Amino acid sequence: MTIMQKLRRPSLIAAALAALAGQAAAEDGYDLWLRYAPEGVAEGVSAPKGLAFACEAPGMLLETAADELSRGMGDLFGEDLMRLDAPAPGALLLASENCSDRFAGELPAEAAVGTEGYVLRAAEGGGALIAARGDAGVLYGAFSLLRRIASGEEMAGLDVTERPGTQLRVLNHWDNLDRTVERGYAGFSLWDWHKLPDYKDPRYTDYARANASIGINGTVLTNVNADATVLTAPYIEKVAALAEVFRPYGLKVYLTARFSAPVEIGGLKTADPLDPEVRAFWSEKADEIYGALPDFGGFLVKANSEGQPGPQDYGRSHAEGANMLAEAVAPHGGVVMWRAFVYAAEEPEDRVKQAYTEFTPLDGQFADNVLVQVKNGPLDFQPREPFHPLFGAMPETPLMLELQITKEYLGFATHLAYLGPLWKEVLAADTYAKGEGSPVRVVVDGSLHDYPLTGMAGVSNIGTDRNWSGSIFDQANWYAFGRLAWNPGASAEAIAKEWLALTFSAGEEFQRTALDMMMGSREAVTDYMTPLGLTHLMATGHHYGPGPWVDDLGRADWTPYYYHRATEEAVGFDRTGSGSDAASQYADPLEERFSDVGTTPEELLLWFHRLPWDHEMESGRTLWEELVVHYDRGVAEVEEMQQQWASLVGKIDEERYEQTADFLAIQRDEAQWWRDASLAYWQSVNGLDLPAGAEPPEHSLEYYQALSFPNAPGH
Ligand code: GCV
Repeated sequence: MTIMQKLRRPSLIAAALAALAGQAAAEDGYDLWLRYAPEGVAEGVSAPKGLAFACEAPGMLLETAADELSRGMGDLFGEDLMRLDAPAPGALLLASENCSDRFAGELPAEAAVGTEGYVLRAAEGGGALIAARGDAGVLYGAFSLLRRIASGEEMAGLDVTERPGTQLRVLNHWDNLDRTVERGYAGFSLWDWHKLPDYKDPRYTDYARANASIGINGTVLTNVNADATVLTAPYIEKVAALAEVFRPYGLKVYLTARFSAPVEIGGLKTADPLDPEVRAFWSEKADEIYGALPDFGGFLVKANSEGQPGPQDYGRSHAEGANMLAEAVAPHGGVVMWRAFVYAAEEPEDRVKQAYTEFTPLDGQFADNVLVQVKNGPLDFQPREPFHPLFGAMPETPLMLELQITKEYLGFATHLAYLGPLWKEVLAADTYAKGEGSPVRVVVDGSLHDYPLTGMAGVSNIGTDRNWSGSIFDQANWYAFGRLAWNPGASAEAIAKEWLALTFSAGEEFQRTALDMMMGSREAVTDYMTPLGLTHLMATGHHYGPGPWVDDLGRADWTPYYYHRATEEAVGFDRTGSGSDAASQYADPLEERFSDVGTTPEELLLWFHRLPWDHEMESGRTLWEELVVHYDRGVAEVEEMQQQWASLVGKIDEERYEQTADFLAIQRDEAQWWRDASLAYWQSVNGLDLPAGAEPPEHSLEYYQALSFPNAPGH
């Protein structure tokens, strides 16, 4: 398309006029991947000639699909999409089970698409069919068609059948009712509780659209460190108002349930899950919520973890606690997502072993509408951990994978770290639950154990920042979460490419360079923060910056020292049979592999082993030398990202270019800080010189230890 042709499009003319008037829409990231820029469209792809439904009375989700298609096609082609009474050559036809009285033959087989999948097929004269069994499928199909066109796919021969790999694709907001966000680096909570239900910020609609466009179908509005107030009548009304905005986008609302709510807001003396009055409280509470929002999704619960109340306070098990809530929501079709992120207050054993120890005896005891939600690794969303051993050990309990989109441990919003490769590493990890070929992915999608319920949860990185996620590249992590929850088999690289094409619509050189930056970015963070299986070395509380020297907190397993145990002789945590034996929680041959220094992957070496500083590595270097190489490499990788980004100047808008360049400069300085502070500390313990050629830390250890950030965000 020539510039003149592009300028003939009304939307572009409007943009050009606005620019002349000095009001050019800023590229501030608000539009996310939904920019629908005409320059992304492949040569020869043209606007559909209208849109028709396969029925006379389309439902709410179909209307949303049609509106989105009109909006998207309008932006892409600068032409209004006419609503037609009947299919026509070159037009789009939307059909679902509820909307097929005129063209029932267009519906796909249920086995192929399930209730939320869709078929996209090229039709006569350049048109397309978007068909599904459920209305939600048509909405996802509409977004899929727009995504394909906007990212430059050819439309001729379009023939796609998709169904989601998991049923519950849910964001977890760790948002408090005062609008602070635990581990949030993108401003405050979007939910303006004070003005709800009367004022519904238009941004709620944009939030729902963005989620629906990547297949997310649920949102837990509140922090897992829960406040029972959200379960009181005035808040239920506010929650219902949000649900009303989200409903046309197929986005269900869930809440976190504070286990002690019967005492705090119910006037009871106990929250014992076996107490009849407590059970009655929850069942009445569920009735009240469903009275206000009939499509309420259910509860997410953090219990007996980090000071949260739970069934164990009354001598009951996690299953007894979960089942009580499950019983309350079951009559309404709700579910309970019960978190396995637990570790006991009295620190009985290696913290990373505790969830497995507590939950495996309960396998098979949970009610049918309970999923146990398990973090990707056994510790806490670190830059690298082995996969959580529960994924190989709960054949009778639907396990939901919990990922952290917000980068609590990977540099907050200013470090560029694309998390797709981290999440794929977990999904691809073989659990050997049923022998070789049992990766986490097939546990989570339910196919390995025939789970009746499946899901993936992502701890949100969304806030009031204009760009939603704190940085432009952090939007990619929200995007990747949705796309992987839809298709856990998708490649991290393909998702990144798609996101780049939609977000920037820049030329090939830009896409190639930015993709390279994204794909190496997580490993860079791992290198400068926690190389070779070291873990949890972040500063106390806010987790901003390094704090490997910290060894005296309220409990030992909150200190970095607990995880690295460095002395003059050795470093690392022995999790083999001679140590905590956490390796035995993995099925064979993993137990054997992780128990042997020679077969443990080097990137997990110090997670499983405690080794002398002069241990010989695969490279022939000593462990100490290798650590230094990793720290240096991490810093160099960020410098390379800076150079790569600098080579792209002028290839995208100034606003997003500049912010990213500034953030990369912050990341570079902080990578250096991590490297220098860590090396200064290790040297103070092992007394070793730096290998020849390695730069000494810029400051003394005392300097790094004295740094203090009482106002670091997210805490
Ligand atoms: C919401 C980590 C985080 C906490 C978080 C907790 C959890 O410990 O630092 O902020 O609490 O995980 O997942 O429950």
